[in-house]
Amino acid sequence: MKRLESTPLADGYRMPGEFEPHAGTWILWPERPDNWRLGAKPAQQAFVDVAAAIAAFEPVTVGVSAAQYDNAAAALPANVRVVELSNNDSWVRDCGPTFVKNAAGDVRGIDWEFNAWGGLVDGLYFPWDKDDQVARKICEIERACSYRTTGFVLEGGSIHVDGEGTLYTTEECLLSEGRNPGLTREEIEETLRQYLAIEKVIWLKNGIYLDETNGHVDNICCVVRPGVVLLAWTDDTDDPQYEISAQNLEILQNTTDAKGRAIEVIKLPLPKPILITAQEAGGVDAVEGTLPRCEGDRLAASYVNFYIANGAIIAPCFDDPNDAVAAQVLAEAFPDRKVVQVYAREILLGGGNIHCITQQQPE
Ligand code: KQY
Repeated sequence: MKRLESTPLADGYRMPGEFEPHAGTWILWPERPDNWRLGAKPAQQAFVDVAAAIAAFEPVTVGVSAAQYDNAAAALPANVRVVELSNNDSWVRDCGPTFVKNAAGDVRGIDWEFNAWGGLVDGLYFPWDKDDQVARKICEIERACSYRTTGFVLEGGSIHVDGEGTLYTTEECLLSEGRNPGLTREEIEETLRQYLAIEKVIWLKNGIYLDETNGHVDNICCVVRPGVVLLAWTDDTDDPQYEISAQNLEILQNTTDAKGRAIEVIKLPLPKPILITAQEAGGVDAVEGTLPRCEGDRLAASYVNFYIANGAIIAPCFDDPNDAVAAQVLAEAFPDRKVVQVYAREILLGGGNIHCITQQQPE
């Protein structure tokens, strides 16, 4: 399919909000033993659970390496399409395409340059060449033309849009040394405007405490609908997360979106701190160049890292007392969707959650 030299804005395309109708969802199959414990077997079961939950509401495709093809096809439900798709790891939110759509309903993909969350500065593994081909390959499979952003690094998890001109992100990530150090904040905003057809960037400060992605916005704040966001929250002033969330709340309360609306902020409580156990750390292979997993490390757990599917919210739970509170907050925020919680500790152990392992393709 065509690789386009123009930009989505020039061609009349914009990024829809995740809450707009989907044609389907993409997922990549986990397998690397230096990120997923026990040869990724427990994570694979969690990915199956997520794929099955989403597939009850919209079509799901899982991309998988040739080596794991038979295993994935056997484990996934029959209503999930399984295609061979080489990758370095399974974070399609970040290495997959960001789809854009025009007024006629035509869909194209943005193939952001991907460098494993920071390249040689503070990237999480090396190499990442196969991941960097994922967006293009998905666009080919879907017969969608694509825009490649050579020289501009971005992950899908570092942005959220409201579909009406507003983009939410964090300074911690987009201004980090490992992304686009040669670009100013204004130049980054202009690139986002050209590719996503947004008019205003709302810069939150930092993401979830110790998030290894340099604070992706999709773990701390997300859009319910234009003018309404959910913010990961704790009332525990002794938790380092408190200051981070409070600072972001202040930013959100003192700005307006692209349409001039005040932003309604719904607080979504966090689970209690979740730490890696000795057994969990011991199940991960140590590999030079890959971020190690150590006993006692706090994981970047947040209920905000959920996926909006057609008619449903597929949300993580952690066997925590706040699971029920989160389900209730989500049900009230999305009264027209069914909230389905999936036990997601195994995904969290890999460094992300349900939103990070999914990518929506607009209708
Ligand atoms: O959270 C994400 N969007 C990706 C996390 C990557 C973790 C790699 N170990």
